[in-house]
Amino acid sequence: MKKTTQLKNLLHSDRTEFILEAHNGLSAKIVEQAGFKGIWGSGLALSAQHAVRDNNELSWTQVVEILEFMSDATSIPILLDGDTGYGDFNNMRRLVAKLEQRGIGGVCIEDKLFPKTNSFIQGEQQELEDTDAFCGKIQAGKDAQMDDDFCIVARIEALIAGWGLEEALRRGEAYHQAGADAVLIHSKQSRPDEVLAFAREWDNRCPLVIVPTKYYSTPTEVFREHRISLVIWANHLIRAGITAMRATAESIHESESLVDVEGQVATVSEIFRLQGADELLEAEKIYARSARQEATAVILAASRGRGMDELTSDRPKVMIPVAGKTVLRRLVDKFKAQGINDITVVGGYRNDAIDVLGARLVINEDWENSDELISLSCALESVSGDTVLVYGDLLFRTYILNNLMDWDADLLVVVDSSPLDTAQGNKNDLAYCSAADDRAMYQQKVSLEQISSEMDWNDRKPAGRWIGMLRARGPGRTYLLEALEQLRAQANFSELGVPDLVNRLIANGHVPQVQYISGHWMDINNVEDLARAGDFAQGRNS
Ligand code: SPV
Ligand code: MG
Repeated sequence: MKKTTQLKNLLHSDRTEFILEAHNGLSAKIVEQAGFKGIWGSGLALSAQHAVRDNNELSWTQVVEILEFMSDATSIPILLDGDTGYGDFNNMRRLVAKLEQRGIGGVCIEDKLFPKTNSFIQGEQQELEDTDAFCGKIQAGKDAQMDDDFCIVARIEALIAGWGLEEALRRGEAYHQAGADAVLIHSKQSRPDEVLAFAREWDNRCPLVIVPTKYYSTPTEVFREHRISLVIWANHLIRAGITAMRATAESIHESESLVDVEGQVATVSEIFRLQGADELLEAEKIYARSARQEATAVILAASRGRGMDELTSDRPKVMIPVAGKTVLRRLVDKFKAQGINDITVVGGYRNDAIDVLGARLVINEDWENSDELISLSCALESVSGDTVLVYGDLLFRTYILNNLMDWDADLLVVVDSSPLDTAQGNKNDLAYCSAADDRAMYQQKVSLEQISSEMDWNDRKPAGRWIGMLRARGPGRTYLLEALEQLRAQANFSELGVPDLVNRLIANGHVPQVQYISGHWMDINNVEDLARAGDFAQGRNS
């Protein structure tokens, strides 16, 4: 049912109905979940939650913005405390239009002058709006509404301002005649007498609304007997919030601990429940089919690092600090920044010294007598979904991983096409590809044909160097596991490395695509590399 119709039904119900104050989406939801059939959008509470005064310090557009959150969060109607309508009849027309657009059930306006003051602050000194002008405002609002069921409640402040019952009744009748759907009679007395006297005289000419903040001890039965249509509990959630927040803040401050308050405050899961977190998780299953979400990473970090004996006497190569941060931490951080949180590190040599905060450690116990594929086998369970496999001594610029994850291919390798520096005898991981890097082409489709340490494999020239980074997605993961199983059957399995696996994939017809880069990475093979790595990590040398 439309919220406007729900509110209209509440006003015309043959029982006394009740609505409770809320001041934001969360409190509105709490009101609904407590069982209320409507919400009072209290001007006092809306402004108080922002620590501003109930003097129209909150602009009306700010009020409407908050109401939108409240309305989105709930399925029961909101009756907005619209103060004076934020101006004259014309402002009222625009307000009604905007409230209807935001799904608000109705608005209550009071016969005071803009900017108003809360009725409980020097009420008797407050000036009332001229009756005719206020009737014009009601009429303008009614004429502006598009939805027949949108309700306008006219609030009479004559008792608050000390004008007495007769004036209150005179105004009530005028507002009723002007088209108000209900009238609200307000009082600041601690006894309900003047409100009840009004109710008796009013005799249900149209629905009557009250706000028993000051005469709160009146038994609810009395309101029923006086045929009050709607009772507004006007400010009790903001007040409850103040008490609870103050007690919690003081306790935490005094005890410098959370122990005393933990059992007193809502759990974080309760916050998630109120926010509807479960719905999002369900929706993600349907709509967020990005493979990136389930990506995993495997970091091969079992080796000690040849030629770095001094530095690796008590830790593996990945734990050597580079510009204040270990190589492994840099890798883990890079993956996490990419949203890849399922990270497995395969350790071996001095695995006790590996800090795997944020990652999982699996151990290749036979690291001394085995090579990379045995290490990779230790992490098989982690090869799921979209898997990125990297060497643990790799430093690279962030965009490389970013592009790797974006590219659509079952198998993908990163190849550096910058001129090869083989002078120092480093012929490892040369990549032979179906085409050379054509930098003019974005995401050109190139396939890998072989990784080799020969400079002239098949009488060809290498197109670059594989940097030690591989991604398997979807069926690519199955191909990878298949190839690994085939190689496991070979007698020399313990001597094989990842290039052997890649070459087997190619031989099986599962050719990886090539993502070319030009520089922007390095691996650490010796002490000189380590010196360069500091500069690289600090961006001084790409
Ligand atoms: C409000 O809740 O903002 C009201 C009711 O207008 S009262 O504060 O009692 O005036
Ligand atoms: Mg108010």
